[in-house]
Amino acid sequence: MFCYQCQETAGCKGCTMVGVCGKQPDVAAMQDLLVWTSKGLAAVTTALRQQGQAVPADVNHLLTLNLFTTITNANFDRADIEARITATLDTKRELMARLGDAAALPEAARWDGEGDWMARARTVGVLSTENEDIRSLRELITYGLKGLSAYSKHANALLQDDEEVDAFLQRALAATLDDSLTADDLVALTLETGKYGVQGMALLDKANTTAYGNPEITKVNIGVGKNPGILVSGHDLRDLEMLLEQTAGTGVDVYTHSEMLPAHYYPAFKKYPHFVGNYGNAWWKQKEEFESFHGPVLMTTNCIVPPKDSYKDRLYTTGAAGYPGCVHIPGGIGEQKDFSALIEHAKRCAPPEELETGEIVGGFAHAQVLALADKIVDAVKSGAIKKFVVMAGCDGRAKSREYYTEFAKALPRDTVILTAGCAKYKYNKLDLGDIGGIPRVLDAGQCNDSYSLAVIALKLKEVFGLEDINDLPIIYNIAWYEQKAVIVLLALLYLGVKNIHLGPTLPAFLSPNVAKVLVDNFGIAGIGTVEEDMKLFFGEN
Ligand code: FSO
Ligand code: SF4
Repeated sequence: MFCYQCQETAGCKGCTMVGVCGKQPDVAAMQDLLVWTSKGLAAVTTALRQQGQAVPADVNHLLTLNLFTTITNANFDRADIEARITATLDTKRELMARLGDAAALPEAARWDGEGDWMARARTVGVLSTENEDIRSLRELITYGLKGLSAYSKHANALLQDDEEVDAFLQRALAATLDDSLTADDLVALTLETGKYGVQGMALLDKANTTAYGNPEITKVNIGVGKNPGILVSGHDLRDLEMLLEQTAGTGVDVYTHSEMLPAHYYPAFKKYPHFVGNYGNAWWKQKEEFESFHGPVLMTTNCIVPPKDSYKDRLYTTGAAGYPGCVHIPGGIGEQKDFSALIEHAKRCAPPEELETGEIVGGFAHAQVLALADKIVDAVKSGAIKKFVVMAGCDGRAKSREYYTEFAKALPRDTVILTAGCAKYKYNKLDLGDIGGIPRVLDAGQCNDSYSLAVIALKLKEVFGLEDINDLPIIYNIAWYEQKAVIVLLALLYLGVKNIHLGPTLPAFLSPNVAKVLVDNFGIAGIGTVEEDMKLFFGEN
């Protein structure tokens, strides 16, 4: 196996024996084959569109779910991945018949499942592209598209589609098979991926706010109640909604974990009295926290840590997520899922063990921040707020990520942190205070709500009458882990944001030349020590 798609890749180079995430070599091989087969199908759909033929929405959905399935720690179930390959081949066969002459299509499009899959998988993985710069750009684009697929899938679940995003996604996927494209072509395609990243996140923002209202300032309980509970993790708000409806009046409470925390900020979810609070921290703490929760856990997406036997029978998956031996709750777009197995299971469980008490505050997505705009602009004009620091992104296991806690603590008191994604757990329980009533940590929501941070930045640029988004008093110090952070990064680059600091380490999939392009054109940099970075950002004082 060879996988280097996430920040935790072995030795900052690549996982070759087994994934640091727990992915086994046979699963890695089938994921490589699923990505390749999906690229083949994307070449077919792109050719169909070029002929003026329409591509059915369910084919778009199949492709986004395929890519989502291969995101870091989403799906460890080989049988599930193989079934997706089979479904992709079936769809491809049908569409090929509509296309006519297939001779000009790449091999990935013409492959019909023949031969030994494991042997085939070995020839189509990351290392099958020999030139390291082309490989780096192809993977950068592919990972961005995986992130975009995840966000599209969540929007699709709320019955929102954007054919332009799907058509681009498939054209770009197919382009990663095209040997005639130069490094310059692929750099241009990378930026275009960022453009559609913005469009995809805007789609999801519209889907979420149309369905559930605009996030608003909310205090979220981090303690526990006395009833047994179900813990919901991942990002899919539609799954949460269905679960909340089905648990109402059953005596079973519902809690969020990790990236599901921001669900509490939406008005529509406040009407459920049994939606008690958020339990625990970021995804990587799940081994301890799922254990002490005592009740069933629903993983609606990544990030799954291979479960301990002590709670494996309580771990359920749905959507793109999967784990061998754990029950998967089926249901496609627009379908009602049946969570009764979890509800009955919860009734047999003890209530969650209390980890902490108190509240955390969030809900600062674009509408809420813009409602406070006057106050914020005044604080900037008076000098009460000197700088905003975007610390969005992901949390992870690496000890080096303690940097972000220390960085948040060391920030001057006239700075405000803008955050989104699970990175916030590194500092959202510190008491960082407020500036004239504006909390010093403004949490917009999930990682896709980084879109809100971009909307806020663009609004501030307008209010202050600036020409360039980079003239705002905003520092970008982003933590990344998996491929959704890649699409967020590409989206920010597309919006013209420069000098983004990315940590705790730069992606292993950036070759030295590709890294140089990002450094030279966008001022991308890594992180130093907290002391060094304080000096860098704020000078000697
Ligand atoms: Fe975190 Fe995991 Fe949201 Fe990611 S829970 S790491 S970038 O899935 O998607 O921030
Ligand atoms: Fe390794 Fe990350 Fe790939 Fe898992 S997803 S195999 S940890 S690089």
